[in-house]
Amino acid sequence: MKFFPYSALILAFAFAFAACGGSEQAPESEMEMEVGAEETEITGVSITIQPDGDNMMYAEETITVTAGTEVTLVLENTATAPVMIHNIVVLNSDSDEEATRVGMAALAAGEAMDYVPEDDAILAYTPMANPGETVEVTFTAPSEPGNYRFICTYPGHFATMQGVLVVQ
Ligand SMILES: [Cu+2]
Repeated sequence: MKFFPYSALILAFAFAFAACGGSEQAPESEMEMEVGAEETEITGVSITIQPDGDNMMYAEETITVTAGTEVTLVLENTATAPVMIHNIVVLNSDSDEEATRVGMAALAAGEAMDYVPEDDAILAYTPMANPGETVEVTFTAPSEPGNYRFICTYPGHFATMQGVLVVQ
């Protein structure tokens, strides 16, 4: 107990000294906190789409992605009927006119073209998938947020087999 007042005095001095030096060190520690932040790497996203059984429809009719990211669309053709051959053709708008034009042009393109016409409206497309097959396509999502139609261009399918890629 005899030493207590003396020790307290030393502590008080030490504290005052640390406080003085501390003001000079403060910026350094603040800088350390900023390093390492905002270093998130942009990675691609994979989305799997299936048909709705043996119907000429996709089971997933709305899919959402982030603008400008790498997107892999996987079409898992789980249909069992032999005529249920499908693909995914992504268009650069959500207009009925464009979907119809591309769908009709696919008929003219025929089997030799895998039922995919040459058309500027097409952003990306998978090959045709027979029942039981899985196909995919990787592309960069539009940088412009909005709705982008996707359709199946197998003959007779596009009228009902459609979906929307929502870009946010
Ligand atoms: Cu189809």
